[in-house]
Amino acid sequence: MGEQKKSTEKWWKSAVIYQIYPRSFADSNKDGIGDIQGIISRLDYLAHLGIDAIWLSPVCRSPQDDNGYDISDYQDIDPMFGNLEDMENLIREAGKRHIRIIMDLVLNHSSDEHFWFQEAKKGRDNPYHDYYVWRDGREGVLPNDMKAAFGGPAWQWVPEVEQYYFHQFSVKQPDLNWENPRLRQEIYDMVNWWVQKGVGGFRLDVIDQIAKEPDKKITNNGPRLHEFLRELSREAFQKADLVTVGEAWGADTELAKLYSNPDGSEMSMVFQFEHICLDQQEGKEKWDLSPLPFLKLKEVFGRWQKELYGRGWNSLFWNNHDLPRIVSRWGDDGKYREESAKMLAVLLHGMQGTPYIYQGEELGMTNAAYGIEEYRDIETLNLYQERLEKGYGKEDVMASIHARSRDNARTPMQWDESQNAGFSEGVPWIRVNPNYRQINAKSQIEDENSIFHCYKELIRLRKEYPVFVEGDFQMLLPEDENIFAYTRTLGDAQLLVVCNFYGKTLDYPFPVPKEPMQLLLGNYGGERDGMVLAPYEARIYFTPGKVKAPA
Ligand code: TEU
Ligand code: CA
Repeated sequence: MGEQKKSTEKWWKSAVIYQIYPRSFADSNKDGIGDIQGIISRLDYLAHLGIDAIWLSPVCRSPQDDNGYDISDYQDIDPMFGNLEDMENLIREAGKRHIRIIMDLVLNHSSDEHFWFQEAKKGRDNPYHDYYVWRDGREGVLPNDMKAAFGGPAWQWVPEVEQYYFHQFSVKQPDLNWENPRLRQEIYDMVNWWVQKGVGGFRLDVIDQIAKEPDKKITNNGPRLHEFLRELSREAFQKADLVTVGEAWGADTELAKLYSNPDGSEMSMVFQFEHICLDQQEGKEKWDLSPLPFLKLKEVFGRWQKELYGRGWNSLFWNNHDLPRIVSRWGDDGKYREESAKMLAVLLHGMQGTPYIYQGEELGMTNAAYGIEEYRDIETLNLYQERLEKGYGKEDVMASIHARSRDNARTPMQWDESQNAGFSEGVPWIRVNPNYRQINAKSQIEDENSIFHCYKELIRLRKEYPVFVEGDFQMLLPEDENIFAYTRTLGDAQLLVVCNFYGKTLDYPFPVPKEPMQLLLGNYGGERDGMVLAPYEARIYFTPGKVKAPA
């Protein structure tokens, strides 16, 4: 195809990662909950899509207070999902299809049902006591006023030891004390054990929150954070060819360069949320809705592209299991669902970084708008109670939940038009989105103009044209209120990505040079008018020669 293939030294730089939320992906034994055998039965679908790795949300043993982000045994599989043999099978079966398995490591906290915590609360002199973060106090007099992410105070009283333990998330997720070297060693041993089992890497849950100092009210980016990360990397990650991705809500570009230092001293890449947090009210919570400031979105993406070029590595994502569906959020899940879902895919996949596809995103799955009794997420349920008690109107609260609940991402995967969308022959743990007859994998695989095929093509292009992986980013038209456009340049090769972010027809403000530029991909088919952009239109042009940027 003209352009010289350039090999990249790290496999994960040209990879596309697919996130599976196991309980909502595929149920093999009719109990209504997705499981590992279910995933294995769908590996051919993922191979067909063309992805390189699966980020698997937690499958370890857990009381499921926070759907597995509360782990009670890091070296066993929750019976709800299967057993260790199933996991080994999954690793092997995925491997046959050149797909690696990325485990979700939850190292900031464990479950309160973990053996360590059960021991820790027996007495102050128990060897495990110091694995957690304790403060003295009297019952009813909290060490300070810090709050937990899922509501209520961050401190919980334990009468046996007459102390409070610290928890940044639910009461059933006590924070681990990384200051303790024995705890750190246990973690490294556990990580190495999974590496021995053949996993391809790790996603590190809230990794910027492990080095907490609650007396100074420090949760993320604590003073010892990078020291701990470098030790973890040295003692475990660097021993194999892994991809490691750190979830960091508190990262800016400077911190990101440390996390994803090209020398490999910490992690492969950062998973940060600056773009995701733009549509909430300043200084308020995600539930306090606000329109997306489009120019700001361009500024944020542009800054991350520039700052990390050659100095770090970013994740590219719109969705995960904590976020509402992007087509409902910044696209149009009505009239232009297909066009806008494809536009958002093109906009993201043209940039530098490792793209993540969250299950169902490749189908343009939408938010759900259920009554409160259909919601399952601890964060949503706590928020509902909390806001009603504070005097918010019920309609108001439900509007926030419909827009932002994590359960929007957790409704079952829509496979086909059969009962329960082909997810389960039992009663699904959470209601299936009723639009599954219109939106499902089966119909989109058969339709070559579907959203699924757009994602498949974007993955293929990334493999074929090194400019997607290595090209230098240049934002075009930063002040344009409707168009998101940029170039990527690698030597003489160049991509031009042009996206109409809204549902109106636009005069395209600069002409597309005809030769030798070719339209690689567009969401309105092949022949296009060089001067007009249709609603949510997106195009990727490729040329081995230079494109002139507009004046
Ligand atoms: O999420 C981190 C986190 O900060 C989110 O809980 C966030 O506060 C919330 O989703 C925004 O509304 C990670 C996991 O991705 C999440 O599923 C877990 O609940 C959380 O950590 C605790 O382990
Ligand atoms: Ca099951």
